[in-house]
Amino acid sequence: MASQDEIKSKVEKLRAEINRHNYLYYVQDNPEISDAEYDRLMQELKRLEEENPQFLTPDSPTQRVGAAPIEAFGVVDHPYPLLSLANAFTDDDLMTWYNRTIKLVGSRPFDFVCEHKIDGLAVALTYVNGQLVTGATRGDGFRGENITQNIRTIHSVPLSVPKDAPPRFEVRGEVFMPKSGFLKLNKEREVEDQPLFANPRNAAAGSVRQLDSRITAKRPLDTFIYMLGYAEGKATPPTHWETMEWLKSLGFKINPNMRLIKTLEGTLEYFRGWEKQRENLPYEADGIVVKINQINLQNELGDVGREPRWAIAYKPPAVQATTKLIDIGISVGRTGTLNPYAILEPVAVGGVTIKNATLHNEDDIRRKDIRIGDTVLIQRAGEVIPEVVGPVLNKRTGKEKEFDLLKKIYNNEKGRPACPECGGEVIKPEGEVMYYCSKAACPAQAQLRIEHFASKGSMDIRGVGENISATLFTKGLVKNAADLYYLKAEQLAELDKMGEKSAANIINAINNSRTRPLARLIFALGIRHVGEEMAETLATEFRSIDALAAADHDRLTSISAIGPKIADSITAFFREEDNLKILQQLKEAGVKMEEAATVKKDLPLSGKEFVITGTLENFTRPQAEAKIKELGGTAKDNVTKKTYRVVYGADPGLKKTRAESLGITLLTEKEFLELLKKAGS
Ligand code: I6G
Repeated sequence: MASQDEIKSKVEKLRAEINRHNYLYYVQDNPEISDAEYDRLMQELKRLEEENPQFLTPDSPTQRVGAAPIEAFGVVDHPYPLLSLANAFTDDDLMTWYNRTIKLVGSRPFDFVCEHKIDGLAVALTYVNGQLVTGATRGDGFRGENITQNIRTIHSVPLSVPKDAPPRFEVRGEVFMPKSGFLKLNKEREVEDQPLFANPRNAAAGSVRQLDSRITAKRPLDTFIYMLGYAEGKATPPTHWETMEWLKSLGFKINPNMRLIKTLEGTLEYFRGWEKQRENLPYEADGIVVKINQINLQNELGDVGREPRWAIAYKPPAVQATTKLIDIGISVGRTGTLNPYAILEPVAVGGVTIKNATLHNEDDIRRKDIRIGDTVLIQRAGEVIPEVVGPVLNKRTGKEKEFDLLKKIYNNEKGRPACPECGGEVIKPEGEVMYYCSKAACPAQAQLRIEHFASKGSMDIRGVGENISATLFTKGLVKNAADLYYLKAEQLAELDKMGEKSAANIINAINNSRTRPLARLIFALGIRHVGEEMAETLATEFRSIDALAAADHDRLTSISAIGPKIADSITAFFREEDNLKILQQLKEAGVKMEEAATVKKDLPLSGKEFVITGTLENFTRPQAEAKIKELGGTAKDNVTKKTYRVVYGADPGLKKTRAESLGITLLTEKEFLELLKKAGS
């Protein structure tokens, strides 16, 4: 048996190793080990901490999963106010700022530090005795919200810093969502019919301001630290540049595009460079920030109002414009949604000509009171499809027409509203804001479904992207996703701009996709409301497409993550003849439709049903359920006579009362942990 000292030392070593890999992965973007290897180290640390809770510390990398929801954020007083930046919109503005600086500084030399101005959320992070103790929003500059639990879930934020750091200090920076994470999150939200975030900034702000930090933990957030707020008990470097280098050495993530620049001309060049790079950067930035490098001069320059004189944001004017809303069109999405979009008089917005913009849904159009013929304000937010902000009311002539989606798609021949692509019947499920085309064979849906089936998060068929799926579909070579598996290299090679080599590569990619995990296949089928996470749950629970197809509403809703809306959608999918034919075709093509269960019969909790109620402190609901399943048990949503144990956390629901009335043994979270430990987890 290992002694306590030996275990402690092992835990500490593992922690240091994981922290190093975290830093390489999340801060340096330069991982040394595979994800699987990283997961293995994490599992080992989790196991040791669970078995030896006396060695669990708040800065352990296992503690980034988020905590139980809170009622409201507390308030944090900023010891030194978080200022905002003055803006320059032209080169002349920047020169005016520079001349004013020279007047105050005189002949003393100085240089500049330039950085991209990230479109995120300003935060202040306080470290005391090497530990992150507070994360706060800017708020009104003097008082912000305490978002420490949420900040702790962001991997690029160090939970602790080396021992030689000042005993108390504060860094300031920006929390943001990288463009790739934002697009992925919105894609998932679209599949799950949740409202989309308008831009990465809103997505970051919405994620950071979650009262349930377990939700924040799932969001792809990142940080760049841009200044030292204050430091006590230790001298700090004399320039901003050196300070940033020092903060980098403490483990903070600093924007790699930050530059030390000698001249004003250099800062203007930096701005032009950012403009050129802007679309290709991994994050949204709405300008640059220019700072005087010398801290003594910064102190002398001081602030004016609530803006420092020693720094300025140079950003192009907002990318908004007004134009005429000529009409409202309807496009059909992959899951059959009828999406209204604005047809605009072409207008240049931030260097790009815009002809169309999104209008989200009919409710949104009504809420904003947008009418056909209106002059509208439109906005382009970086990567995102331009959107109509609202009408310019003082330009109304009285001739504008209100929009009525059902009238717009009314089909005289059929005597009813109909899908503009296929004439299919249009439905609006209760409680939803979108209208849908209910016809499974709708060509607009079919083409997008093929594209989704082949996409990276689904069956990951390299080479079959938007263009190839559209070509294959319009040429009639692929009518549904399963047809992909019956394609011949010769058919592909005949397509425009496709050589034999590319054709062979695609066939190869199609062949390789036959053995993708079951969860990927379920996601690839494009069942409404079934995103990647839900597909994982279904794969774990059912282990085969046949078992999933056979599940009725009750069986589906007995799984805690599945509500009636998702259950309806799944059962409707498997009732549809066309979908069953596609599944048969996939099966005949040799696509893997099942996955061996990892649960063995002789596991300690085999055959035992658990119900969880209330909020647990150490686990999210899916984590607790996964633990039970790992040990062979099942997690159910309803308490019945068959229930083995009911585990309850804070604010348990009626399930606890029901368990008591049925005489079923209740377990506190601590007892549950003990049971898991005994059972070998
Ligand atoms: O809001 C800000 C964003 C970025 C900043 C800032 C910054 O530097 C890259 N720097 C300062 C000094 C302030 N706000 C006040």
